[in-house]
Parts: sequence; structure tokens; C-alpha cells
Amino acid sequence: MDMQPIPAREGNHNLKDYQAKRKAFSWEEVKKNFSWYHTGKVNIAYETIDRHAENPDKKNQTALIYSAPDREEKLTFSDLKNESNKFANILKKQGVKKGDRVFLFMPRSPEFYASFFGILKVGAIAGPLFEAFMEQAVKDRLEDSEASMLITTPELLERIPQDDLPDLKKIVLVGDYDEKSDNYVDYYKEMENSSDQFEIEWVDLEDGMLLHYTSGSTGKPKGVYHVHNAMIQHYATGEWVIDLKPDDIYWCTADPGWVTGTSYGIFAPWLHGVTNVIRGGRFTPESWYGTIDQNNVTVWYTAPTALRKLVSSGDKVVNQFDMSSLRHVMSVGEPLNPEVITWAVDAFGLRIHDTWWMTETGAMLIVNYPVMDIRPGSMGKPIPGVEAGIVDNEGNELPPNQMGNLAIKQGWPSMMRAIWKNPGKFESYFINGWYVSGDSAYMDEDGYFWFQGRLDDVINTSGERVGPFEVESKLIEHPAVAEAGVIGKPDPERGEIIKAFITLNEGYEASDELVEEIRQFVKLGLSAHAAPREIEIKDTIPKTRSGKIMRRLLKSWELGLPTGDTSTLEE
Ligand code: 6R9
Repeated sequence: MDMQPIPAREGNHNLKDYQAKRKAFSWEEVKKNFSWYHTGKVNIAYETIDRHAENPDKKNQTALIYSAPDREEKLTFSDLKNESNKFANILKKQGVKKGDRVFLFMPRSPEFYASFFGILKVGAIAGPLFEAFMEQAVKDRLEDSEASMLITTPELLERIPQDDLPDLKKIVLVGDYDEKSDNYVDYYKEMENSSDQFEIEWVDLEDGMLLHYTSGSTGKPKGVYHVHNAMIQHYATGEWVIDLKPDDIYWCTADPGWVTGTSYGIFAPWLHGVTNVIRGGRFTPESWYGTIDQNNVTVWYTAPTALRKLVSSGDKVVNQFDMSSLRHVMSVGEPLNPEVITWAVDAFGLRIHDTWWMTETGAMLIVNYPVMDIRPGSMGKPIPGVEAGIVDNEGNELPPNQMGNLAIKQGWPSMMRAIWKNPGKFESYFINGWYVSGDSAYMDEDGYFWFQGRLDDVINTSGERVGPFEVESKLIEHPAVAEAGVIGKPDPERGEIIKAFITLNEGYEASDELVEEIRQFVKLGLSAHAAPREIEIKDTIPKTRSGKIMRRLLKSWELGLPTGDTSTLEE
């Protein structure tokens, strides 16, 4: 990409001397910003909410602006403290203890955030799920984590296979319901009678707080386990990268089912005590621009898929809104197209700062600082305290401009501490002291990193990580489907779309109706974002001699590329 770098904006002094900051850096300095550094009492919920609620200057500041088509609400830090205390008392009464897994399966709402912090306050581990998940996706996650409690809404209840989940003791229902059961807890009724005083369960920095399920190229989704210590990096990146200032109105568009929606939709902004906008409801260009305009959002963290949709909605739409409150915009989740950066400079007079990280890494690692000159198409440079490199398959570092595995030297604060109940999987991420990301990239002479692609078969569709295995497994559950191979196919708006190749069982005839029926089957069984947009019926699916589906070959066929080494192809 030979686009000219876009220089840093005047007046933005955050981390001006990048090299000096890197050299002199120690995480110890960052730790001094936390109250536990002085008191020894650790809990991320305390640092995020209660600490501000106990500060006379901050307690009545709006912490959360909730804005949805049918509901507008504001909560102060004091409100959030009280509401989460009440919920923590409910959990305690139900016998939830430190280390228990408590899942949340519901749309974004003030109740979600009260419950989330309530879970952390009793020392339990929170597991947020996308509201879009269907039965199989919900079951896989609750089963693997052995969750004992779930907070959901009556509308979503039918997607929870209660009989198949022996560990799930109680379900808290947020909303009216008819069916009575000893397993159900009425959220509103219990909250009414619950005390807003609660003694927080103090934990260790290395105790668990969050379980985020994410997809790999093989197997079921895996539980990425994060500990309270991650707050050190949430805080630091909130300062250096998000550039949060006390008067900011911040909006992160991500759902808390995705790590971006917790690390940067919850922790980073509230650790810094800023006002946080949470938007419910569906995406439309008008509703998103409107959110910025109405709330005077100053700092905005979003994703390329949404930005591409905004670009294609045209200038006419953006010109109806006042975007002048914005000071700083960032992106994550997929490659940020240089065209989108150019568009943003025209549309709001601002550059978009790309950031790179993963569910496993817990927080940003490679970024474009506010003060950095942006090279459109590059993810930027590693934050202080983090060493990134390009390594070969043995973990040897490669020179600049050579493509290889994007890897990070072990030892940053927000790193996952385990893959839930799967130590082998966890070990497999590391070679020679490096955490190997699964992405390929190169670094230029000036230390900027450039994303090239995924090295495994993981699909990134509209910023969502989808494992082909999960989709294939669901496909072959359909009576008509014999075998399935699933790939990501490049798409200008969504990054990639899911394409499935299937073979049919005896007695089934290929037809458009059948293809649509199979698509719906995945959509209703797994989730809308995991349903293949394209399904092609084949006579055979290419497999290796050991029976593995050769997705790479399917992809080469699809894209008309050379097929490479097919020596392991089954006859
Ligand atoms: C936070 C998050 C991680 C994968 C990652 C990479 C892709 C993330 C990116 C990016 C290009 C960026 N990815 N940020 N690709 N440029 N700035 O996204 O976590 O859902 O686990 O996805 O997403 O492939 O390996 P997660």
C-alpha cells in the first residue's frame, strides 16, 4: 500500500515520545493507579464502579447512558454501585461462590451491567453470551463451563436446553414470565427486596473474572479464561490508546458477548471514570450517527464492518448529523481498509486509529496512538511493555519486511491464563517464549506491523470469529447433508462470508428450497452470523488421507487459485 502516511493531529500529546516511553517503561508504574496497590484489596468491580461511587466528586456523574429505540436511561456511578450490590446479594442468597461460573444471555440493558458487576463482586466468573446465539451455541458454552447460574430474559428461555444442563441450578429471568419453576428467580422481584449494601469478595489478582468463548479452526468453541490482573492493561490502554479524559463521552459499539464489549465497552472506560454510552437495538447508519450526535460522543471505538456500511450509506446520510463532538475514533476486529480511513478524514475530519488484539490477549497490543502518524493499512506498533515480532514456525524472529507468524513475547498483564479445562490447547499457543497469534503479518523497517491474513481456517465475517468446524457439525446434523466443508470467502463489505460445500445423502435431490432449508437450519440451530450465505452442493468433499476436510483446497477452487500441495489428498 503506497498511501502517504497521515500525520498526527496537533494538540494531541498523549505518548508523544513513543520510544522514550517504551524504554523507561515498567508495569509497576501503572499499578500505582489502583486502590489495591495501596490497600491490598482486589476486585475489578471495585476499581471500575465503587471507587468512583465513593468519590464525592464523581458519585453523581453519569456513568452509563443507555439508549435504545424503546428506552432511554441514565445511571450514575452511585446507581451502578447500588444496583450491582443488590444483584450480588441475590447471587449470594442463591449460594453462588467465588470461582463459580455465572453466564449472561440477554441484550445490552442497564440490568445486564448491574448483573455483570454483581457477578464480579461475589468473586464469580462472568460468561457473557451473544443474544443472537441459538440452542446449540448456548448449550456448548454452558456445558463446557459447567455454569451454575444464568441470567436471561423470558423470550430467550426456549433456547436454553435446561434438561441437558445438569450443572445449571438457577436461571434469573429479567422480565415477566408465566411458567413457574423452582429453578427460576424473578430479577425485578428479588431486586426490589435486596439490600444495596454488599461487602465485596476480595480476590487475588490471579483469580478468574471472565470466560469468553471464541472459535478456533478445530473443535468446539473454547473458553478463554481471564483474571482480575487484566485491569492493569485495560487501564493503561484506556489512557494511551483511547486517550480517555475525565469529561469524555465514550461509545464502544461492541456487544459484551465479544471481548471488545467487555475490555473496552466496560472496563477501560469505567476504570477511567468516564461517561459510557451503551446502545441497544439494531444497526442502521441513522441510528449510529444519531447516537454520536445526540450524546455528543467524543471518543468512539468501533469496527471495520460497521464503518464500511457507513461508507456505503453515502455522504448524504452523514451530512444530516453533527459529528463535531468527536475527537478520536478507533477500530478493531478486522483489517481496516485504507479507503475507510480516507473517507473518515473527509466525513468527520478525523483519522481512524486501528488497533490489533485478540480474545486471548485480553487487551490491545498493537495500535495506532493518537499521536502516531498513521500508515493506512497498518495495525500500528506495540504498546509500551509489549514486544511483538514476526517469527517462523520454530519461533525464530524474522527480519523486517518478511512475512511470518505475528507473535508476542509472553508476559503482558491481560493475557489469558488458561483455556477452560483444556491445558493442551493453551500450551499449543506458545513456541520459544512467544505467544503465536495465528495471524500472518510483516513488520516494516520503522516497526509498523501489517496484517496479511489468518494462518488457520478461522473465518472473520463482519468482525465475528467463526470456526468452520462448528458450522460443519451443524450442517451434517441436517438429514439431507452427508458431508460439509466450510470456508471464508472474501467479501467487500463483510470481510468474509461463510461458504459451505456439502454432499447430499441418498434420496435427497439438490434444489434451491433444500439449500434454503439447510441455511435456516444452521441459522436457527447455531446463530444468524454462523449461517452460510452460500451453499454449494458437490459430489465429494476433498479430504486428507487421515480424513480431514481440506478447506484450503476448497478455498483455492472457489477463488480460482493454484491448488498447491495436494499430496495428502485422499483418492
Ligand atoms: C479483539 C478481537 C481476533 C482476530 C485476530 C485477527 C483479527 C483483530 C484486527 C484483526 C486485522 C486488526 N483482527 N484486530 N485483523 N486488523 N486491527 O478482534 O478479538 O474476536 O478474538 O479476533 O481478529 O485475525 O487474530 P477476536
